Amino acid sequence: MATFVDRYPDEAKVVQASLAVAFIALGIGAFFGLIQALHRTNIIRIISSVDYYTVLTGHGVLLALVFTIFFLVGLFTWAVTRSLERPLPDIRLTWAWFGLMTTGATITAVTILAGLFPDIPMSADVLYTFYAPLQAHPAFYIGLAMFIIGTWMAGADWFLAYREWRSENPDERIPLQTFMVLTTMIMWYISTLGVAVSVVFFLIPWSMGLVDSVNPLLTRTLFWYFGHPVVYFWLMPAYLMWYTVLPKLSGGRLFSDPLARVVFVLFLLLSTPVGIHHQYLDPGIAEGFKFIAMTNTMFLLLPSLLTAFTVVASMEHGARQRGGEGYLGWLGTLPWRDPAFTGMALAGLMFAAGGFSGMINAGMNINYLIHNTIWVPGHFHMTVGTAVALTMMAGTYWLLPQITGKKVYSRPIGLLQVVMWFVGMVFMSNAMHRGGLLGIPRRTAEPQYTNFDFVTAIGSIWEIRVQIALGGTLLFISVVLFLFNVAATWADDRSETPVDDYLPEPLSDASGSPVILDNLALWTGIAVVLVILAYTLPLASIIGDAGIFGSSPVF
Ligand code: HAS
Ligand code: HEM
Ligand code: CU
Repeated sequence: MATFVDRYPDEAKVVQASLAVAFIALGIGAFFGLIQALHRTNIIRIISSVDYYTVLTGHGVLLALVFTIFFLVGLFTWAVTRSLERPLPDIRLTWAWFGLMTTGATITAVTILAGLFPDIPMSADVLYTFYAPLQAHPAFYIGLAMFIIGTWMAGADWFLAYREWRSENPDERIPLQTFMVLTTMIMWYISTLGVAVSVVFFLIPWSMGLVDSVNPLLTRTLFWYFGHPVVYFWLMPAYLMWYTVLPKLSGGRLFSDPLARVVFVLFLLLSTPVGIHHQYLDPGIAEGFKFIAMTNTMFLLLPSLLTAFTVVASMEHGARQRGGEGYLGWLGTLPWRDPAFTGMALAGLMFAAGGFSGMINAGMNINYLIHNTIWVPGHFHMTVGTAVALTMMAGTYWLLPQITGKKVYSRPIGLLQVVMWFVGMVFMSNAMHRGGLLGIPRRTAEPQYTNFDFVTAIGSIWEIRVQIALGGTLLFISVVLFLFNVAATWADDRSETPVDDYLPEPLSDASGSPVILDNLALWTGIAVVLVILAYTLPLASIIGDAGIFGSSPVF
């Protein structure tokens, strides 16, 4: 079979463009990460502490929003096209959403970076969580709104492709990759509603001076209504690759198609009614609502635990196909020299640790210990910063040949790069978790407890700081190697033909899974009801306390 780029040349261009924007954001964001890691540990200081929040906002927005989501739209475009086996309905619509997203992201990024130049009357040092009372220049929010509307149009594009396919295949099961894309997008539509209301009705009018005040607790709550599901929006592309690509790379097949569908349905249902677990320490929200969010969060562990089972079972199946034996001996037969495989496997391994630190975060009483400490960046550099980012980099080694028709420039550099990311993150994240337990705060430019004493160096704050700086440096080098490898592949003219992009059928295929799983309208309905149940009373009480625009009495 011809390569993706030969079958769908127009779609391949959009995927390439999306990945290109993602990688530019990755490069700048990682550089900012290095600056922060070295600055706040007092190893090297190249910026003044006044600019720390500009850099931190740039790091959060460029990596957590721009890099991840541009990669997502590229991957989803590839997945929908190849799994429905048809081009998208109208490529002009596809370029339109790409253009809108890119313009929006550029406006937002420029507004943030303008903060580094005192002569430019623009800044947006509001961090990637951007809720009030911090206020940015209106262009920051307008760019974000354009970016989000672009993602909505992308979803519409994929739904239209699905509708066309459905009219020609009325009785078939939704192909698994398309099913994953559609459920993820429904979750995204439901959850972005919160942040859209916050940006359009409150933050934009307030930053333009059209209204005098906003209710900070309301904008926080609307942000976290979106801020938790967005983490699964980042995670689902990684899961899509773990479920559909990793088994093949391991030499086998996905263990169970029905179980994969159940997992995506559970994420659709449970991702949104949990956002208040980011607000356990917010005054002005009754404990009972926080307790409900905690309970929902604990249920939300289930789809990831199912994933751990299914994905590892698929890897084991692959290993046994390759001749692996024994309880653990099969691990040795996996293709560890393949950067795409090794990167994804290491990302999964680290996600097991990141998931456990998430469980700790989710417990209301333990959360009081770690909230706002550097433990939390420890948690999310393992999840979004590794499970997602490393899977995306590793997946690139598999995807790039298909969308360009070119051979990866260097697989050994790829392997070195993914392993270096894992090692760097072990240093940085582990030290961040430990530092958090000792009370080191997050989001600060200043190093804490600077006394250094040779006798007590090991186990001291000093040692933790050195590990963060060392880990951060390895991570940055890893990104440089990755970007070099990708750019060299793009620039190279060594073609790889034919590229093997065939994905084998699951061991237990869709025919065995209940038809109701494909009933997207039903799951959407239940998801909306759960959101209404979880959020109506908290929102009513927040508005009742201080009014829609009033300043909440607790702030
Ligand atoms: Fe989280 C804070 C709870 C998952 C991201 N989280 C954050 C923030 C971010 C973030 C960015 O309840 C900070 C926001 C801010 O700036 O303030 N999180 C959880 C829970 C989960 C969780 C319960 N988080 C994620 C994911 C993220 C992410 C995923 C991004 C992608 N998180 C919290 C809470 C807070 C929080 C509180 C607020 C903290 C505070 O006080 O501020 C769960 O979804 C985790 C479930 C995961 C598992 C692991 C399953 C293991 C698997 C591995 C399989 C292995 C393989 C490899 C494939 C149960 C699937 C095998 C390899 C071989 C070699 C065999
Ligand atoms: C925050 C370093 C990669 C997402 C931070 C902080 C450090 C850091 C030290 C904490 C700053 C503070 O709280 O004062 C790095 C380094 C990286 C890297 C050295 C690799 C070169 C990533 C990646 C992502 C990411 C790949 C996501 C895809 C974030 C986010 C924050 C953060 C969302 C929180 C920003 C905030 O608190 O507003 N990073 N990071 N980082 N990082 Fe990274
Ligand atoms: Cu959360």
